[in-house]
Amino acid sequence: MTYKYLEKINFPSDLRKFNISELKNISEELRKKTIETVSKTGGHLGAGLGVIELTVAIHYVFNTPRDRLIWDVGHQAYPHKILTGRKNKIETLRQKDGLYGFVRRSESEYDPFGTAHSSTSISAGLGMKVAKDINNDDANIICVIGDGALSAGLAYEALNNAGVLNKRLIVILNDNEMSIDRPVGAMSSYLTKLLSSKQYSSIRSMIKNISKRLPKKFSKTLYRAEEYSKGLVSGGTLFEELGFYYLGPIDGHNLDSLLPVLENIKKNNIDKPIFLHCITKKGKGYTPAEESEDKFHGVNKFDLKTGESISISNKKTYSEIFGETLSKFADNDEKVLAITAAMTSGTGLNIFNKNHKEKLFDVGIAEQHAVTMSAGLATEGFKPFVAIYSTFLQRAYDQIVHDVAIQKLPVRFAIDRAGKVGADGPTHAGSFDIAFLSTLPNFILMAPSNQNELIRMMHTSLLINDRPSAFRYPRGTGIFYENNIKDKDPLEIGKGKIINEGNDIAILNLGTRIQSCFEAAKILNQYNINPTIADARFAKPIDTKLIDLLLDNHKFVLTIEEGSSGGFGSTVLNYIHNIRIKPTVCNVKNLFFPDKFIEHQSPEQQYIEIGMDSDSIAKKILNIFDNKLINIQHFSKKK
Ligand SMILES: Cc1ncc(C[n+]2csc(CCOP(=O)(O)OP(=O)(O)O)c2C)c(N)n1
Repeated sequence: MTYKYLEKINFPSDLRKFNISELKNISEELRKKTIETVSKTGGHLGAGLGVIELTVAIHYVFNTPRDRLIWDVGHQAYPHKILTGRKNKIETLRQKDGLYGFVRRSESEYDPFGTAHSSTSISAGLGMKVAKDINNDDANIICVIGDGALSAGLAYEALNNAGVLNKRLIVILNDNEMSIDRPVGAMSSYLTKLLSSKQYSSIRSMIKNISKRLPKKFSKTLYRAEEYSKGLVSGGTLFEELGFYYLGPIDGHNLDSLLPVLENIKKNNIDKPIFLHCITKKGKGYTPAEESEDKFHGVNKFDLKTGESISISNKKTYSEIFGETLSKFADNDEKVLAITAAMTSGTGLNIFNKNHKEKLFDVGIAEQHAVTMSAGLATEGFKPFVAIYSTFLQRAYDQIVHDVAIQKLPVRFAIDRAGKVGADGPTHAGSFDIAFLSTLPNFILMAPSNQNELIRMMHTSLLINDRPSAFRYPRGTGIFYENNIKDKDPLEIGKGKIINEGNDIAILNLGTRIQSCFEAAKILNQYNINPTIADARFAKPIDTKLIDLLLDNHKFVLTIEEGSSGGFGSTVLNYIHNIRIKPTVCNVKNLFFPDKFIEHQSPEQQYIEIGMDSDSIAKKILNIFDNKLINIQHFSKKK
């Protein structure tokens, strides 16, 4: 595709050379470029399409990068990347050595704050504003936050604080009436009420008409009109009560209203935080996105003409197995409830929702609340399954410790996206949950080695009524053995199992790296080594009998886990060094994630980098066991 305008724009300074009348065409090209890019790379599309005009208008009016622009979550920032020096790299998005799928400081001076987990922008922006004031620097700080992200406690803490600090922070609400799914909560209804007020449309048309008459300079007349509109609409808004100067709602796709309003904000010396409410449409301008239920929030590569996904696999994902199994539980047990923090489809709970709508609680992007609410449900005898991605569960750590573990409440944690997640990179990797959960008294933590095991762990969890339990499982598909008669059998708590009985060397694996262990064993067989392979199943409590057996019958034991240090391997070592009475002659090593954040690339590439692919595991064992370097290059598959 050819891009007449975009070809001439590498940075916002180039954009600012164009006339206002050309910005519409530029926006259209930017929209096309974004769609074309994501059709090839996959990633987040709907959110970016919803902020095309906002992106153009903000960079046109404000003096970025001196003025700081913070995109909340950062999944909508692809058009921003195109306009800020990364146009020629945009098709490397989310690939090894390519651009990041969210916002990160190291990528560009136009990215003043790294984002990916939601609802951080106002806090970070306020910090910047305070710093600027101390330095007598009058740069503007602009935070763009979605209505979904506005459901998180962190955002309210920041709004609350901004009101009292009385700093000239600019918060733009990108209200598209969507989170990943439909947004939930009283704030969402409140915003809808603001929109449906009669004034909205009349003010919008008024601003439009006025600005039509004033194409060049945004004169005082417009300012007065806007003041008037402010008085009409915002009389008693929550945002005003919080100490903000509230403006809007305005149409976030209409440059004729967007530009003068932003210009006014910039020129005005309002000495208090400003809240501009923009109405946008997720997926705007691409029919398949607009028509789809999730507005193409996150997509695989797709056919540009039809919007059809170029699907990667039709095998069931772990999330789907979770959703299906929980739904079956709820068929037979009225105490089973599901809780999600704005991730109904991501966690597979859309499947649960089909039959048990009334038993599913989407609490918004509010992981802390999700956990404590689940604790409350458990006190009343319910069986809450709270499904949260490992990375987002980090937000709820105090709730897990204080509200759940100390009170020994039987909350069931379904920890999705455990381990490396690939293209979403370090901000989304599920690296730390084993470490932060397995140190907690009263906790039971399981990790399935295949999808049947996930089902069994869920059955186990269902039966644990006297303390919290958790099961962590990876993104994507996995091994599923059809008609496995043991699927419904709960596990004995703290019991692992030996899968392959070998000699000399044992691998004690926790989680889905078991497949790589099997592959590694094939390589080791070529060296006449037949390793024992054991599935630990439990990170807490660990199976000390199994560990004793491995230690007593092997020269070398290697533990493997898809997580950081301080997790399963550490617990095993703690047992060996501090609890086990018998002296240990066996050489024990642990394989876990290295002490660095692993960059975005495919999960396979990530596991190679970490040294947890089959070749690396075999090599590690051979090196340690034989204490010499053995070249096993010839076994490596081409990757
Ligand atoms: C703490 C946290 N929980 C969950 C997510 C997953 N997530 C990414 S975008 C998103 C929805 C955001 O909605 P909104 O802010 O309205 O932006 P939109 O996509 O509608 O433009 C969610 C839940 C996240 N990024 N961070």
